[in-house]
Formats: sequence, C-alpha cells, structure tokens
Amino acid sequence: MYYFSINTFFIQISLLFLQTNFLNMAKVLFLIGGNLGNREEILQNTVARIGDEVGKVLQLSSIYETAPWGFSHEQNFLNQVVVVETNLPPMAVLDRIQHIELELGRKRKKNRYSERTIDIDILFYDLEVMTTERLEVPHPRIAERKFALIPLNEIAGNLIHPVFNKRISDLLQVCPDELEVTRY
Ligand code: A4P
Ligand code: MG
Repeated sequence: MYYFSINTFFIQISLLFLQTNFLNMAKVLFLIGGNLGNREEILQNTVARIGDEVGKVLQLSSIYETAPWGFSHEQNFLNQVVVVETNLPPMAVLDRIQHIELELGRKRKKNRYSERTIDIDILFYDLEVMTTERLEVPHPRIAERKFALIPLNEIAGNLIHPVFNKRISDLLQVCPDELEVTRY
C-alpha cells in the first residue's frame, strides 16, 4: 500500500513535469536562404546548426531556387522553410540565429536588400504576434514574397496567418509577386 502510493506520487510528478515541459514548447517556422558561396551546403549547415542551437528540427520544405527579390544580382537564392520545436522565448531564438548567421560567414551590408551567404528569418513563432525594435513576428513581408509563400505553402498551406486571418494557400493565390520560384 505504502509502496503503491509512493509510486503513484512519482508517476504524477513526472507527468506534471512532462506536461509543463510540453506546454512550454513553441513551434518556430524559419525561412533560410542565401545566394553566395556553396548555397546548398550552407543551407545544410544552417539546418544542422539550428538543430544544435534552437531545438529539434521537425520538418523541412523542399529547397527552392528563387530570383532575388527587392534588388538585382546575377546569382539566384536557394530558400527553404524549417520547422523547429523549441523551449526558447522569441528573443533568445533571434540571438541564436544571428549568432549562426555570423558563424556561417554572413556579412551585413548597409543597403537594405543585398546578396548574402545566409539569412535566417523567423516567419512564425507559434501564432504569436509581436512587434519590438529588434523583432517582428510574423515576419512582416511574408505575404509579398513568393520565395517565402511557396515553400511555406508546401508544408503549412492551411496555417492561418494571425494578422491577416487568411490561410497561407490563400495568401499565395493573391500574391502579386511575379519573380521566379522553382523547385531546386
Ligand atoms: N528582425 C525583425 N523581425 C525579424 C524576424 N522575424 N526574423 C530584425 C529575423 N530578423 C528580424 O535583418 C535585419 C534586422 O531585422 C535584424 O537585425 C533583426 O533584428 P538582417 O538579417 O540583418 O538584414 P536583412 O535580412 O538584409 O534585412 P531584412 O529587412 O530583414 O530583409 P529580409 O526581409 O530578410 O529580406 N530574395 C530571395 N529570392 N530570397 C531571399 O531569401 N531575402 C531578402 C532579405 C531579400 N531578397 C530575397 C531574400
Ligand atoms: Mg532578414
């Protein structure tokens, strides 16, 4: 009898721990991409580093070759969406991805949109909506860019954008972006 209740006590404590842990987990969708260097290898390294630093990688979209959006450059981008489960809060996720960008050779230029080895953007952090000086989620330009919407649609077409209240698949249908996006 005594043994039984001690056992039940420990089972309950472990269940509580698991539940709390579970409740603290967030799903983050990243868009990664770059147009300089060995683009495919850099994407692979980025996914591996995100797995080490941010959390478990749950899903990857296909890789897409995409024309530079917002500026001209002779080299196209490769872009991919990565889904990760993490217990880090949004700002800590941003710190980690900026650290990974630097590690993988990202150099920031003065001009707004420019060529780069790797850019890691947070598209969604669960369905949270936040705007601070350093971080805006959902990423503010998702709906204007097929290079983000097409890979997103592949793995999360039914996701409802919490600001526009529209599915990703619907945002894609009305997106006016005409730049080329093809499966790599
Ligand atoms: N920041 C705010 N919100 C976020 C967020 N949700 N995720 C801040 C990541 N960062 C966020 O980013 C500038 C600042 O944005 C960061 O310091 C962070 O505090 P950055 O990476 O330093 O600079 P950036 O990426 O050059 O600027 P920006 O304005 O973020 O550009 P975008 O929107 O990332 O666009 N064309 C193709 N085909 N494929 C691409 O991947 N990417 C861009 C960059 C342009 N054209 C492209 C692509
Ligand atoms: Mg960026």
